[in-house]
Amino acid sequence: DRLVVAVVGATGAVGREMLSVLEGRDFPATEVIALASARSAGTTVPFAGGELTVKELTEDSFDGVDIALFSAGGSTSEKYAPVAAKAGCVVVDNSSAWRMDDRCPLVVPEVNSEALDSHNGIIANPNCSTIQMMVALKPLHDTAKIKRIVVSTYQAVSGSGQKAITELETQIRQLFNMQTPEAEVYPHQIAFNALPQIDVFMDNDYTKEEMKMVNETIKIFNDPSVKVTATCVRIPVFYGHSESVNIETTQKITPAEARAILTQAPGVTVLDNPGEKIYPMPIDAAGQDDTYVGRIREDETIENGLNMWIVADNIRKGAALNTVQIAEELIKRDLLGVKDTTVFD
Ligand code: A2P
Ligand code: 11C
Repeated sequence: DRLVVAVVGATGAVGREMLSVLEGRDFPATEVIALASARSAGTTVPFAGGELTVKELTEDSFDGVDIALFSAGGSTSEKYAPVAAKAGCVVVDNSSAWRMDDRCPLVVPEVNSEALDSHNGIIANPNCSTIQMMVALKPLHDTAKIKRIVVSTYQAVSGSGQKAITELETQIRQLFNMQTPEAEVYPHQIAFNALPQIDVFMDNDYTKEEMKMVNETIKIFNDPSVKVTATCVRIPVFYGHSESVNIETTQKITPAEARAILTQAPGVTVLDNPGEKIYPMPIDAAGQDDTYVGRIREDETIENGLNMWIVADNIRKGAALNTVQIAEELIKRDLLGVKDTTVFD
């Protein structure tokens, strides 16, 4: 059967990874189309041992396309995702443009793939920091009902795209050569530093990244009773977001029980052996598909509390892989096509 897949933003950090994940998982596409801005039309991107010629994204790009994976920024998604849905093409969007829209499911396949059943043509992929936390916490929420989450993140520069990766490399070189580091992507030097600001500040003095973690968690769990508070920090790591997570649950759950539950959980690997100095680290999670959990221990200050450390590759599980997994789930559930193409008019 014919199955045409378009990658929108194919020249970007996440778009390239999407192509690599499609290839690596033997995604059943009969054709893959690479789309980006007019700037890169005619250039090539690697795919399946060969190359794809990049085409310019236009209003006509989605005719005959079954699935479009978008990672070309919020404004591109805002404008073109409805155009694709109108053409009967199902969109899986990695930007934040549609996440909180009631018409769009927000999906982590291991957590809430059933939300796909009522899709209207645009499906949102959550923020990377939210995805890895959901993969690890959902099995614990199902067992012991989480009341409150307190999370602090340690996020890699790749979350801000290729320019930020280059900025960290450049600043490290500049500092070793006694030069003054130049900051363009970030408001301050990122090399050998920690920035307690990811994205812009909101009216409540939280950052947009922090509020994404709060709001997206409630939507994915479909449970407004869960309280979430977050502090998001950028650190000079290239790939892999880490999170210190404290949860308070309704039912008691011991660290041993939590380890047993997470060992069985889809998409999770438990790395938790303090005696052997074994715990998750971003250098090990980079390039991997799983979400790694360790440092699981009792919060001794409350009745039912646990602390843990959650690490995943922000470009793979946090973006490209989760998007492709959603597309796989659409095929598995026979959910291709758009029933009502007027929903986003
Ligand atoms: P291009 O390379 O042509 O600019 P990153 O997040 O790594 O910066 O990647 C952003 C991706 O989004 C790139 O593939 C980029 O294409 C694409 N993109 C940005 N703006 C547009 C646009 N207006 N139309 C189509 N693609 C866009
Ligand atoms: C970061 N989480 O690490 C961001 C990147 O909402 O998709 C992804 C932003 C988003 O900077």
